[in-house]
Amino acid sequence: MDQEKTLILIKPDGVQRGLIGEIIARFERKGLKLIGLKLLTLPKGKAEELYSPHLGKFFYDYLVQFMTSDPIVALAVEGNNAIELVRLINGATKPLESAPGSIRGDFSIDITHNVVHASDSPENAERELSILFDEGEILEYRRIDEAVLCGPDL
Ligand code: FUP
Repeated sequence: MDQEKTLILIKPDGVQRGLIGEIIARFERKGLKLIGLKLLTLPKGKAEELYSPHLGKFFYDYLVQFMTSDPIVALAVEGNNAIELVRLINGATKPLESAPGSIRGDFSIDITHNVVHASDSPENAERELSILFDEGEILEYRRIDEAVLCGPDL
């Protein structure tokens, strides 16, 4: 099985709307292991670094301003194919394409205020995790249900 680590952010709109518990519960219930967690106001420099692949696009400045406007929650999670799985749970970027049942599909109607972020590749997961978490803030431990969640080492 492909055990991956990835970054999830609950954006300022998700925190302001009181959705922190609802959102974390969805990832937990799915079987993803929470290995890092913090509430913070994202410094401008870190927001710019996070969204550097979008530098120069028309929405970049507005996105950085939004992401630094109020507290966010950063989650590091681990699990089988976690990167793709988390993006499926989050839903598509465009409001008309995010399926009901996904977080964006259930809670978002605007392309910028779309409640959650997640890394989109192994390279970006590593890059983005290191922007949000220092070494030592990502934990290694076993959950008692790991045999069920990860399957046997065959
Ligand atoms: P996603 O990976 O689904 O978060 O989407 P992208 O990487 O394509 O875009 C990153 C963020 O930019 C989105 F979450 C929202 C924002 N965005 C806009 O505000 N306007 C746009 O037209 C496209 C993206």
